[in-house]
Parts: sequence; C-alpha cells; structure tokens
Amino acid sequence: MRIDVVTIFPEYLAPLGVSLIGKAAERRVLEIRTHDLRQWTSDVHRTVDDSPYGGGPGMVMKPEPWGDALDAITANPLPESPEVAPTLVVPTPSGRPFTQAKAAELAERSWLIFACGRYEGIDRRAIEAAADRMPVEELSLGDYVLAGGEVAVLVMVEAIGRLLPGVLGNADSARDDSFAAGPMESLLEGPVYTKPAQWRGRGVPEILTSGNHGAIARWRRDQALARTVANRPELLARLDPVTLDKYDRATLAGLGWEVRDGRVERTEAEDFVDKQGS
Ligand code: 6GU
Repeated sequence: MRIDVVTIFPEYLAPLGVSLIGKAAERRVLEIRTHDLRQWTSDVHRTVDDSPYGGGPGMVMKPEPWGDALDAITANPLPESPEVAPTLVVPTPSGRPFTQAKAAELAERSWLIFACGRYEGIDRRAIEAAADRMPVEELSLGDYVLAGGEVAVLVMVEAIGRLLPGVLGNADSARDDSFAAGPMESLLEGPVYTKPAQWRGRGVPEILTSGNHGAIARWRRDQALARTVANRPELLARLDPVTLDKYDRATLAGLGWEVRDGRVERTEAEDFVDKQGS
C-alpha cells in the first residue's frame, strides 16, 4: 500500500517511522511519503490560510495549495498499477465515524492520500474538486475536537496498516480484537494475564491454568459480556441475538440483560409496575 500524507507539520508524522508501522515500511509492505503543504505555496510568507468568507472566528485553509498538492501527488501514480486512482482521506470532526469496518475497507485500497487540515478546515471547493477525480472519505475519530488532522492520521494509518497482510507477526492476533467482527457481533475483549502466577499477592483466575480449553473459551466469553455491559452497554443493544447461545443468555441474565422482542435489552426492574404508575 502507498500512503501520502499532506500536512503543514511533517515532523508530526515522525511516529509512522516507529514500531509496527515503521517496520512494515522498512519491509516495503507500506510506502509512506509525507509532504509539506507549504511547498505548494508561491508567496514569500508561504501562506496556507485566510479569513473565512461570511465572517466568524479562526482561519480557513486556502484551496490553491491543496489543489496543487493533489495534482502533483496524483501525477505520480503507482508504477505497478498506473490506472488506480487514490482514495483521499480527510480527517475532520465533521466526518463520518472512522470505525474498524472503515479501517478494513481502506486496508483493501492500494493508495491512500491523507489531507491534514488545521484551523477551521479546508476550503470546501478543494474537497469538491478532489471528489471529481477520486473517492473522498471525510472521517472523524470521535466526538471531540483535535487541533488538526495529524494525530487522526497516526490513528488511522496504524488501524489500517495493522490489517495489511504481513504487518502483524501473528496472523490471528487481529481476529479476536474488539470490533473485529463488526458492530453487529462485537463484544469488548476481556482481561488478559501472564507470568508470574503470583504478583503482589494477586493470583491468576484458576480457570486459565486448568488446561480445559472449552471452559477457558466460555470464561473469556463471559468476561467479554461483563466488560461490555459495564463499559459499552450500547454495543450490547446492537448485538444480533442469533450470535448469543444459551450460555451467553444465562450470563447476560445475571448481568441484568435479556433478549426481548428479538433485541438485547436491559431487564426491566422488579418494580417496573410501580414506575408505570397506577
Ligand atoms: Cl479526524 N480531526 C480533528 N481535527 N478533530 C477530530 C477528529 C479528526 N476526530 C475527532 N476529532
């Protein structure tokens, strides 16, 4: 996969040279090129922003440097498949959610270009002009506001890159991840343990040293259900009940959840008649 990143802070992307993604780049599974947007400015101040039409706070990124940057980068297609158009990813808190499913979808593309906005965003015309020539994905990490797209690119490239064949050491390690199965059958992962067997007076759950692999799998599933109830109850409500066996349902009952009308829902409290009034 080829990844181009356009930013006014190329040094912000230095972590892409480290660890899993850095190693993958060394092994040529990934080719990451970062570009300074200011190389596509022509004034002495290398201006990339201006005040917003219509007024308001902050500054907007000018369209010309972005247009020239995308022209220049797309003028050098993949040597192995010169016909493929890149996908442009624009990290923005106004985008659609960046999910594990979106990471998996983007991991199938051979060429991604990330456009890091700063300030109040990029002039809309630059995005629209790009969309005439290539798929454009405006994506958000979540419901909070970062100062710019650079950190979001680090997050997205790591989430996408670890799904590429040959990036993870163990081909199975992505399979059991929280969200690997998609939102309809996702539970959070439960706790994990390693040696020593005793540490500061704390042991390891006995089941994990029993050698009973069926019982271990059941225990892990129960832990996943309990953690999902505690931390992300809205994920449970999205579960397809056909993914729940009778043991799952018994565990959920003990946690105050049940399958009702084909949905996973919180069990009504004993006093529910009282709440209805009389
Ligand atoms: Cl992708 N960008 C910025 N600037 N802020 C964000 C975000 C992205 N996702 C959440 N907040």
